[in-house]
Amino acid sequence: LKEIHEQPEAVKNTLSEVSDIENIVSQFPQFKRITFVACGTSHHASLVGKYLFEALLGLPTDVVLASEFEFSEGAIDPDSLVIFISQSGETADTLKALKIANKKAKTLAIVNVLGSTATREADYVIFTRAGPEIGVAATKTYISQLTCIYLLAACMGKNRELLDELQQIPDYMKTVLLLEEDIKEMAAKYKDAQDFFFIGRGFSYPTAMEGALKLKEITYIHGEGYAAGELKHGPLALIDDDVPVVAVVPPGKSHDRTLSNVEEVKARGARVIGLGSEDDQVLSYEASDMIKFPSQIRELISPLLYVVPLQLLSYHMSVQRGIDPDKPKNLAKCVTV
Ligand code: F1P
Repeated sequence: LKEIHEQPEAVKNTLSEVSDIENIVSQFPQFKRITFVACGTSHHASLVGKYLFEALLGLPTDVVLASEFEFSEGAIDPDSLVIFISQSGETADTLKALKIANKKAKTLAIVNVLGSTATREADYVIFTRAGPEIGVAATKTYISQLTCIYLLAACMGKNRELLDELQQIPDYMKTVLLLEEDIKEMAAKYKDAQDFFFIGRGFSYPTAMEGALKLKEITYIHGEGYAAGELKHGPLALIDDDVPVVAVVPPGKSHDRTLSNVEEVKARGARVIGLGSEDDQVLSYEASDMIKFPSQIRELISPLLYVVPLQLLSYHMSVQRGIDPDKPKNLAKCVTV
């Protein structure tokens, strides 16, 4: 919980990296494509990176799970930048993939731990300034990774407007953290469900996946993070009044399409927890419970903020179910095998 609440500070500290990032970007050759590689929560940060780089830089961007990299590495060649994201810089699958990529392309490691192996092996290194993270499930390091990715995209695209907008994230995040009491009550209402779906489209799809991962990691409840448009390709069969659906619906391009998925799951009896803008009256009407965000938070920056209540929701469900969220079973802080 302490680490969740430290996130505004973590973002502020990571934002202070901007001149180092500008310096690194000035050394870049003209890359023609990007590939992100990571595991777990860091993989979800990579997925946000894909949507962002494609939207802002128009660069073809792949995401490959580090554990799959030896089997399929995507289109990597000397014109590629391969970006490795890892809190610890020691995850075995990530290091193995980094070794392979180093032989074929330029590599960049975005890492939270100074002096870790990834920082010694990559061509370029950016540090996330989240501070030490003791909780096994990643929270503030995820937010710092995202902040780094946004800074990198803004620097590569010389996007002053985005750099200015990022300065406002810590204050927005403090506002979002004030929702904790409401979320605690919501946790009590939903903590006995055995299955959850988390849905979103575009920038909200990785947020849905990260929300589901936090739920699995620290509450041991089954959670599926799904691209909302994929529901109709099978999983709708699993939705009924016992399966709550968390719908990530910020204002923007994906809004109306995800809203139609909210209607579909409601028609099958699901209770919906909606995450959306404070002035989204339609979502507020459709959802059984609503988590409201400042209306200025547009879709493109929403991953930095919409995940925070989902961390809190899992934290409070975990505690209310008598679990120690800091010591989840079968999960190590750093997976070295
Ligand atoms: C990847 C990761 C974390 C997860 C847990 C196990 O670690 O999957 O996202 O929370 O700590 O490892 P890393 O490569 O980002 O250090």
